[in-house]
Amino acid sequence: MRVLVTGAAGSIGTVVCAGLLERGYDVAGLDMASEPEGFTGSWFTVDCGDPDAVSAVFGKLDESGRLDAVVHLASIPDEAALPVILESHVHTTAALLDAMVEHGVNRIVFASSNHAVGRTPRTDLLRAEVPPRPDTFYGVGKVAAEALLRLYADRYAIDALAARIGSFLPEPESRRHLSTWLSHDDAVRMVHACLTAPDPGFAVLYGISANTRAWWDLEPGRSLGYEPEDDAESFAARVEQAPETETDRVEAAHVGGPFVTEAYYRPALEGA
Ligand code: 15L
Repeated sequence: MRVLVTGAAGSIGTVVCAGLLERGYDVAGLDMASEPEGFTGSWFTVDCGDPDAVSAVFGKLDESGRLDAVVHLASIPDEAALPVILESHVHTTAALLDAMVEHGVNRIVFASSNHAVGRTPRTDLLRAEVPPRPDTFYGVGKVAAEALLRLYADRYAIDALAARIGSFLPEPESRRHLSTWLSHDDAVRMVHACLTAPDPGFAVLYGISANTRAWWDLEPGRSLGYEPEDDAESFAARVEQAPETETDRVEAAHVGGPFVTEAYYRPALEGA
């Protein structure tokens, strides 16, 4: 299967590209950064918020065979002014979706985030059907990008999978991470499942490992074939060596943890 991975030089992109290449995928990497040393697929140094540049990449790929899917991981992974967020999450997704329609590419896997529903109080296991409830402009960007996926899935019958990723890290570092961790290997398993699930249409899943203390429902992922194998619990003894703090308690109150706190409050257009 031939896939275009955006944000291929980023933290999750590097891991996902290596994992997909190892599984035999034909990977084209796209990033604003130049090709990392040792990358074995093809590479495009391009801003995926630029629709002409994106269309040119799809045209170039067409010359050497069929592109099967896009894995859209490029974006600012943190809070920023609203216009910057919209450019980073929504414009890039729109440019890719338009190019997909133009070039007949039928599947996109999008790195959404738990922060799309981050303001949801943490009580029962969080289901994929909960209404959008962003905790930041970052979360607003993810909600809007998910809405775009839904629109293109309905209009053009594109398979569009939004993985609301938790805490993608080599190892959990805090009490919250014991619930929200997504291991490197599970991230690859998740993307592989999203790329190969038969006829998923539009789907939302939570991107976490098989954490004993998971706050979010793994069933939507499992129904797509995502079987996580890692569990943050293996790191619990180390993480819990330090006594529980007020920060831990605040982070446990809402899905989005720290992003819900006043430290993240800012005017939407400040610094734009
Ligand atoms: C995310 O979506 C962010 O990109 C990352 O910075 C973390 O905040 C992560 O979620 C998380 O919730 O731990």
